[in-house]
Amino acid sequence: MKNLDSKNHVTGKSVYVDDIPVQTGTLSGVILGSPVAHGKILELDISKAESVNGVVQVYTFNDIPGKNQIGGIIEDEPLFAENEVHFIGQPIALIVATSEKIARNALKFIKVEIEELEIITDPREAKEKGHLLIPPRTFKIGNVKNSWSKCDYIFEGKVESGGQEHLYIETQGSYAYPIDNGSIKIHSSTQGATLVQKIVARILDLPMHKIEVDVARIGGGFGGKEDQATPYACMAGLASYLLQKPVKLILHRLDDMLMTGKRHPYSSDFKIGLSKDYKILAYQTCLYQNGGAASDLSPAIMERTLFHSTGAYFIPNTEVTVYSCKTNLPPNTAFRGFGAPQGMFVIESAIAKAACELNISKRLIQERNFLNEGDEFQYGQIAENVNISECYKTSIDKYQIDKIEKEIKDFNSKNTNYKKGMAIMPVCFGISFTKTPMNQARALVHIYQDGSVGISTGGVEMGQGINTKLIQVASKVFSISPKRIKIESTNTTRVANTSPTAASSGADLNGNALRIACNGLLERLKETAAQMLSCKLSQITIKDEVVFKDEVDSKIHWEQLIETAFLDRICLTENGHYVTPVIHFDKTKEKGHPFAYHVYGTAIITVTVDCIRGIYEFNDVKIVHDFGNSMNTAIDNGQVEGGVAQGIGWATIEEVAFSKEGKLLSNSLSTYKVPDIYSVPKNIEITPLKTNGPELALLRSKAIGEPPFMYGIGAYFAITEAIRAFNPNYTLDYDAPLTPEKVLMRLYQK
Ligand code: MTE
Ligand code: LUZ
Ligand code: MOS
Repeated sequence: MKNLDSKNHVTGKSVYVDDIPVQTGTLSGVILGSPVAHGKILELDISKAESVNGVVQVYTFNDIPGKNQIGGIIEDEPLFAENEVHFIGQPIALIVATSEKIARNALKFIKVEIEELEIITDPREAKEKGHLLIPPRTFKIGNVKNSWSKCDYIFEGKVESGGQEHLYIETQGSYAYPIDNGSIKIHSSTQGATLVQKIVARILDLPMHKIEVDVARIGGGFGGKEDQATPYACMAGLASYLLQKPVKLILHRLDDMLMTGKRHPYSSDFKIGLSKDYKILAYQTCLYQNGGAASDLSPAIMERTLFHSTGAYFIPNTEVTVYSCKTNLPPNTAFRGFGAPQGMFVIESAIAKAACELNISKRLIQERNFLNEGDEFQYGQIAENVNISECYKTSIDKYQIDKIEKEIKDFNSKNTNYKKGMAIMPVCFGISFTKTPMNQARALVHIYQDGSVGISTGGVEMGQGINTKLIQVASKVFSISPKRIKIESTNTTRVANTSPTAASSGADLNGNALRIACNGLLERLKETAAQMLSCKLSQITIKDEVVFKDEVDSKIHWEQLIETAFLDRICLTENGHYVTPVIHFDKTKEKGHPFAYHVYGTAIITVTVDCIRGIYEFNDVKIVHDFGNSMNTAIDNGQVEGGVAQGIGWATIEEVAFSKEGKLLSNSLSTYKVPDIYSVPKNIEITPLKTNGPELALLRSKAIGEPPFMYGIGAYFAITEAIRAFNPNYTLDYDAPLTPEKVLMRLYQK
């Protein structure tokens, strides 16, 4: 089935928050952010701004009726700064005016005097000075200490990976207005409607039932709207509640880039030990996560780094520690991969270092250490249905790696100013929220009297195609045309207590809840049909909108069946509730079975580096990916292509830069470069691995949202191979993103 949104997206008809027709008298909000990264607020005077013509009100923390607290996992983040500021752009006040222009112009009339305090932007410095967001955590298996003496080779190194701007096309925003009975309705561009509802209720000191949150779709989230859509909904909600007027707050792109958190930069140390035959015997790593000024989702992201720190490999003796460091940057947050890419970059760097020192191909070490069936992860889960080696073998055969390697060698021997490089990136990614209780979902299904169907779930459509997949589920269970089915907006009054659409689990969780609801309805409809045909329920099937009795066409059509059921007073509404079975995790032991299943795959990335300029072009990305039994190959391939492009961007050209004063230097699209049509790989080939798919995936179709992102890591190592071919003096280092400037320096390193 085609993505049902594609036509409306392309023709501009899809409605986002800023497209919702507004009520007359709608006001606009603009945020005053802190001009300094750390300081004490000595004076805050809003009176002049409040007297500007058109300004209706200026709000600060003083105006919050409930708790000035938006922290999700840990309550350590105020909505508006009180006595201190901790990052540039931290909201201090909200100006509400009759137009956005008036509000923006009034910003300069707010007087803030701040005494500057020490600014820390480096996670290692933060750790040294004792500024941690939460205590460190360590995962281990085997005994690393005792293993070093058994290793024939030991290598150590340092790894840096940078941040990443989400750059969703729709910036953060919300539109709030009062409705009946002192309630507020909020349209928010969020991945987590319930989280918005809960925190707005906390800010306003209202019960959650007074806050209705509605999400039709969002123009991309990539994790950036899992938690960080909330403050903007809170601000619009606050103003709208206090003024009893509709209020809209849409971030300007520059404010969005400045104020919101990004992917966490990490700084890491590793030590890796191998046997003579290149088996990795021991691996120890310590990662310093740059959390920013508040914890946000950092504790959960730290956890996923710990889970994925050994990548697609089995290492019998492993010890990994992560420190979540508090710095004076905007609180960093969820971003596709959620800490896993950072951990995987370190293990790939360690393997690259070993290969370089041993003067062998990196893939020789990779292929000897792939995870196997029955291996134990450092978190206690036993690996099942492992097929990383199968993906790799398939890619060797299908893409002829030997030939690619030979062609690159030939090319490099014939060309002096251009060099090619290749890398293989294996991926193993666990599916489920690592916090077990979040793995639940509900769906509400109405069959209307005319046989059409309306579906509500907690799933948020953000371009990943969940709505199309949901229609496929209902269409399949009922055996009716997709045309009869509509996906309603995601709304907290229809489906409550939802997890954010995240962790690549949106389709699995909401789709399974929907499947359960539809099956419940189907049973009732079959009962009606059995009565109509005076037979047993077990004799009834519905195929292509027609009722069959004992496989024979009964001539009873779907519409007639629904009408009869309704007249029989059968309930044509059902609620489905799904919880992922099997999973559990014990934090006191750091062991358990946190994931429903894992997604596997390999990518071969080839690059050509222009050795005069330092620029590069990705020629091919050749992937073998384990989709399970993909329920929508167009959507899933799109997710792979998008993920790969975004991953390559993180590893190569996207450079988030802050000054030592905590000022965002890459603060616009002229200073922050994302992959475009010219810089994405010229050719992305995707081969699905032939498998049945796990039972815990929706219709055995594996989760797809995040895993392909990590194929992009291979881009880094492909480039370093090309640099090595040009400059034998280049000593391999690990400092992503590997921008053209950095490449140039390394090409001519002495
Ligand atoms: N694809 C598009 N087009 N837009 C997005 O914002 N987010 C990614 C991924 N693919 C995203 C996307 C992230 S971070 C996740 S977790 C998943 O989609 C979420 O959706 P799912 O759980 O339904 O796969
Ligand atoms: N969000 C979350 C996530 O809250 N928990 C997770 O485990 C997760 N994993 C990936 C992306 N977002
Ligand atoms: Mo995705 S980082 O789980 O929103």
